[in-house]
Amino acid sequence: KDKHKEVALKKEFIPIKAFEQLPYFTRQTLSLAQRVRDNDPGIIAEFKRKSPSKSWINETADIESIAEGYEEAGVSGMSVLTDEIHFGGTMDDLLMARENCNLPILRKEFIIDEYQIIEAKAIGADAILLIASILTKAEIKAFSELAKSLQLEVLLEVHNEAELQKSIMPSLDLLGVNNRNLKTFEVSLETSKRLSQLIPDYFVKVSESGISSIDAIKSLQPYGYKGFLIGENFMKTKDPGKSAAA
Ligand code: IGP
Repeated sequence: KDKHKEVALKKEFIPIKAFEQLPYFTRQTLSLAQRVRDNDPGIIAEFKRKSPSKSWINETADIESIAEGYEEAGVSGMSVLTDEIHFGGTMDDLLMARENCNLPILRKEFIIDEYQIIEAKAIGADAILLIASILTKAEIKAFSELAKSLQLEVLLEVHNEAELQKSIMPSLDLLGVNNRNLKTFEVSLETSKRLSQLIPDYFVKVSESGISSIDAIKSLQPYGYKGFLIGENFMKTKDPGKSAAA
């Protein structure tokens, strides 16, 4: 455990060979897709301290108790932001989440390089996020195939028809529709509804962002959504685990 922490806290480049020596690198991962499919609804609860659209959501959030709280709440999985600049997250957050819960963990990061995928496995993630708007089709293919070879599942995020069309490929597990436009920060659940019919049934469909009520979930389920990625609505409360249980 201490060895993991040392690596996560270091900011410098760590050779891939060193990642491969870490215990989590050979850990048997958990399936996020399966839990989302099996639970009704399949909540993916996010740990998010701040965001570019809202600034601080929860400045003093404690990753250890929140990971435990989400697990007790019975969610399907946990999403941990590791992006420091925009979201105040760290790799150490993911490591601490791994040490404090047995949920499938999604590494929430702007992945643009293979290195980040290998790093995700080494710090105990079970799944990675790939964002269609910042990747080419060839990158989505290469990155998702690398992830699969490491037993990491892939949640591919889209925001419009063109992104969806370029992304449909068999190496993805979950297909997420982000209700928030990453450029304008505008949120509309209509995005999930509109795109749902274009997503093949063999993907686990996830609706992401701006979900703040049971009614919102109920309104999306008829469109085939099994998974609901919820951050702010839990994180802004005093006890995010308790909010996720409610
Ligand atoms: C959670 P919200 O509105 O419940 O806090 O949203 C999650 O969907 C959002 O944090 C998110 C995100 C992203 C963050 C969706 N896609 C890509 C960073 C990068």
